[in-house]
Amino acid sequence: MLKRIETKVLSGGRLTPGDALKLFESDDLFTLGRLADTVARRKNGKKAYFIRNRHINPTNLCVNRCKFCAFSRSKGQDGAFELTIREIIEKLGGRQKGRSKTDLHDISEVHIVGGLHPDWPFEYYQEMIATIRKHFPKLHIKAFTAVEIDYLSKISGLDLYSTLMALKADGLGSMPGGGAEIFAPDIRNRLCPEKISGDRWLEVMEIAHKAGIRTNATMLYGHVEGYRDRIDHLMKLRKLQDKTGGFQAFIPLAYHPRNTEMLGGYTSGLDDLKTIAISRLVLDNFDHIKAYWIMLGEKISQLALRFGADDIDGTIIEEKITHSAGGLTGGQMTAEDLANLIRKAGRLPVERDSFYKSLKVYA
Ligand code: V47
Ligand code: SF4
Repeated sequence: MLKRIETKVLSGGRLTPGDALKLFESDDLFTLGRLADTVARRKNGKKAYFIRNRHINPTNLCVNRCKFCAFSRSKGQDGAFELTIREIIEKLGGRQKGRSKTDLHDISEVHIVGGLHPDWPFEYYQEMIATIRKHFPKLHIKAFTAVEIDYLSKISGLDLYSTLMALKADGLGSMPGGGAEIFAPDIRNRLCPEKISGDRWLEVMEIAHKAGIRTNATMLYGHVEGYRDRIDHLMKLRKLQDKTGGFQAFIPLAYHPRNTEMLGGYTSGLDDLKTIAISRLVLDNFDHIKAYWIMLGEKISQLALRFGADDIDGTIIEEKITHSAGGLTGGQMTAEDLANLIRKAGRLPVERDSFYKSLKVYA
């Protein structure tokens, strides 16, 4: 029976881990969805957001080699790549097959994440950010997960705060939420034994927020974790958000199994919707829940907009991480495609900037 939880949520009460477990164990997806939708509408009204963005992965060389990751390569392995800064600038300014130049030039954000390169010095990353800023002064640069920031701090010899401040001075505007995976140490060790711990991920984010850098948060679900691990993850994020208020959006990432060492299956649409809805209900101090259309597919993301999500990410243009692991969606949607998707879900499409300021409302 979800009645007690429903009453609690509607009166502004906070869900406990026990409440969250009841929700995950419930099959009453409609009550869950309705409740999450009510909460989402209280926060964002009928608005659902998207952004004109482009993803860039500077390299897939990575010293970590997480077992769920089909994107990364070791040095010399087939399919390994390293972009020069010039190539990055060309991708941001260049023409792309089937797209108009104007559409590309209109992006307001570049999202940069990559592997932990075995040899690039810190200065290369600094130069990358500074050169992008020089060529595209109005473009917001959202770059480097907490895992990458930890690595950059190690290779630079600077502490975390100084690493972040140096990148901020170069032009870093905000950080994406990747690398969080699942915080629970036993599961994390099975997924990515070489990756920084969940506590360290949280510490990097806390310091980023102190440095005035807003970030997102993610959770990779649908592999070997249980509901209790997801709940532990959400509770830790909620606690840090109480302290710093620096997270903008939470993005549950649906595990994709192809070409990974872990293998396993895809998540179900039911689990995707349930996870979005429960995230909305538990993370009462997050303004935004993102249904990442590249991972969820267009139709589940559309449904997610009625199950607690208020954002579907963006135009993306080129996506490698999900597609290396058997992503089932195309890599691109135009702003009009995204607005249509939102409109058909009965929501008001709003093109946003990187801080959720409205740039254009699509009537
Ligand atoms: O950190 C890797 C995940 C993340 C797989 O902040 C996988 O706005 C599923 O964090 N199946 C990178 N997921 C993507 C990411 C992200 C994406 C969109 C928006 C934002 C944002 C952040 O992708 C990695 C890892 O957690 N990942 N392999 C896989 N096989
Ligand atoms: Fe490297 Fe990130 Fe892939 Fe892990 S998920 S292997 S850290 S690129």
